[in-house]
Amino acid sequence: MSENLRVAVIGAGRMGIDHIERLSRRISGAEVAVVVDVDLARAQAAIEGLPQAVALTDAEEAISRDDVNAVLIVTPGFLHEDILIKCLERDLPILCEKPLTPDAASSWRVVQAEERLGRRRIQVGFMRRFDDEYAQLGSLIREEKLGEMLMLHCAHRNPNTPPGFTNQMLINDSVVHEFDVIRFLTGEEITSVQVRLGKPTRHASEGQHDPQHVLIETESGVLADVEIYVNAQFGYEVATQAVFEQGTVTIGNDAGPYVRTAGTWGGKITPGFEERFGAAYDVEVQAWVDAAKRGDIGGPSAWDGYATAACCEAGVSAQVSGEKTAVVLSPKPALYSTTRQPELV
Ligand code: ISE
Repeated sequence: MSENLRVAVIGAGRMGIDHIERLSRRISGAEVAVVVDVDLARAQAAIEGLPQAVALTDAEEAISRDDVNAVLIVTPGFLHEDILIKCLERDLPILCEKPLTPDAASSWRVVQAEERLGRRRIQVGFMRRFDDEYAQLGSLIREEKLGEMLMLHCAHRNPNTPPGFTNQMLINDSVVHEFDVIRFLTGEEITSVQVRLGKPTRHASEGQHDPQHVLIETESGVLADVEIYVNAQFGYEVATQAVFEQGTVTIGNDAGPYVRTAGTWGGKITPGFEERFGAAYDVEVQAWVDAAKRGDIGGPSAWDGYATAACCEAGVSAQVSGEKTAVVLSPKPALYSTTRQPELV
């Protein structure tokens, strides 16, 4: 059998197709063995041009196959827990798109299942950690050349939302990335979340209050304000300004080229997250593949998935109450405190 990681991709929607293309053509050491989707025609369309791959409708059948030795989960979050537990029972390396699961209790059950297995098998798809600009900001924070980082101003703007994007999804599907990246940049847990609803846009779908202002606080008192604006119309923008004791650092503004011609000047705005984070997804999936071959994970763990799920829960409750809402976490299991896998130490 091939030396490649032979991946079952569960879910052939927009992101699933993107990952199938990535695994097949943009990264090395992996190939798509199976694509699963409830819609068989969609799974079949996704394996076109991949002669070695098969299309199925049943995820459990896919992960039980002898020619599958890794799993990439790209289904909606509410379907994650069941398949994650089954993959852990088979001791398979997993890359699970965010969120790990939609709420803290189910994420905690996944963490406990992995703890019982005794090694980290789940990497959660928080791709911003693999983005070059975020990585550079992370280094600047750790080097402390500008002193300590005190505050973050974050703008998270999407052009519009797909059908079914609820008010809670502004937190669970979008701000979840800020929860993760703030934990990543500060190396701290988030202690509270507050949400304020101001003047709404007329472009919001029914039931959505858009934009929202989210105030996040970490253990040492770093404050991060997030503007989440998911019907911004003009394009995709994820920009951050970090405020230090001796300066500021800004990332995420489209960097050109700036063209001056025919009486106009300016550049292009990124249309969507696939373009903004395409390179980060490539690095993320390559890191997962390389780590899976060594029996490890190459990025955020199930603990990170659980911690962000707890932040989302506080955020959704704060949307309703308007109050500063504490994030409550269970104690961190020892499995997630070491940087190396227990059996490799
Ligand atoms: C989407 O699911 C993503 O993950 C994008 O990165 C984010 O910008 C968007 O708001 C989400 O809906």
